[in-house]
Amino acid sequence: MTMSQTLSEFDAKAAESGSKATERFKSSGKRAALEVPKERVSLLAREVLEAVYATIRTHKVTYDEYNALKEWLIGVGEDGEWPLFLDVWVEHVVEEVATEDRKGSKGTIEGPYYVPNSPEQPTPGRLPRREDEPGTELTWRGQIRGLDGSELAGGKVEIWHADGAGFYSQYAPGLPEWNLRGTVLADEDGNFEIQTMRPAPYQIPTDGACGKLIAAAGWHAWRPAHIHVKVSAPGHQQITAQLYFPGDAHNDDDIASAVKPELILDPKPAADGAGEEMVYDFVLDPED
Ligand code: MBD
Ligand code: FE
Repeated sequence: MTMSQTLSEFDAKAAESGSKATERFKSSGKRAALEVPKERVSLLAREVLEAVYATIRTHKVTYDEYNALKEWLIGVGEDGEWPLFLDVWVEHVVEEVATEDRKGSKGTIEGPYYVPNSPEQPTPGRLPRREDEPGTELTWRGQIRGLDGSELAGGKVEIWHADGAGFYSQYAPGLPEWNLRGTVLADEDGNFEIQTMRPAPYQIPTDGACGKLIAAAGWHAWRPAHIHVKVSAPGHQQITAQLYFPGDAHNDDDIASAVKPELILDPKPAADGAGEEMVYDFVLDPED
């Protein structure tokens, strides 16, 4: 990545977040899933290419435009932004197809900034935070149940989100390793309580290749404020979701198309203590 000296601290941190996601993906087990049968590769690659040919013919794409595309694709790789690009503009449809048979709670995309094996603590849990962590206190209470309403024992809530400035620990530099990340173990009735800080709306990195596409197309770079979770219990399918806040300007035009009405929270001023509190439960499908 080339960085000019005029970049703001935001750009510098955000740009590093995009490329860190590439390193993280390379060292994750997800690469092991690359055994796709030849027939399937041929079918999918051909259909994607046919869609590209159709676009070129319909819109009479020029050599200048073809070369602009070539240059941009080279940049996505050089900037380490393939995970960011795919998770922002493609993953939501993969998630839609992967979960279409689910009867329990809705989920949504994982995005590029998950880190497995965050430190565990029993409920009530408090996510690691800096002493002067900016923002509003948030207390989330919920329960993990099965489709029949049964309270599930052995449940786990993995949670990760941006800080009050929109940065994720382990991706943006300068944050403590597990800041605003953790795993809270629910009690034997599936109940959990998690204390954290309300995250800020998130702007995807604007100075790399993804940002160039956004600027060139006249789009915006925003996702609404969100809390990422993975909720699981023995014998049940894990749900990956994000929870959103009512009234956020970008709930209706999330650049990652990952908002669903079922995922919008209803926080209230905390009855006792500081900040806000909310209740949000999860219903898990059985393992198939
Ligand atoms: C994020 O924080 C995110 O959740 C997604 C989906 C894409 C980019 C940044
Ligand atoms: Fe996110």
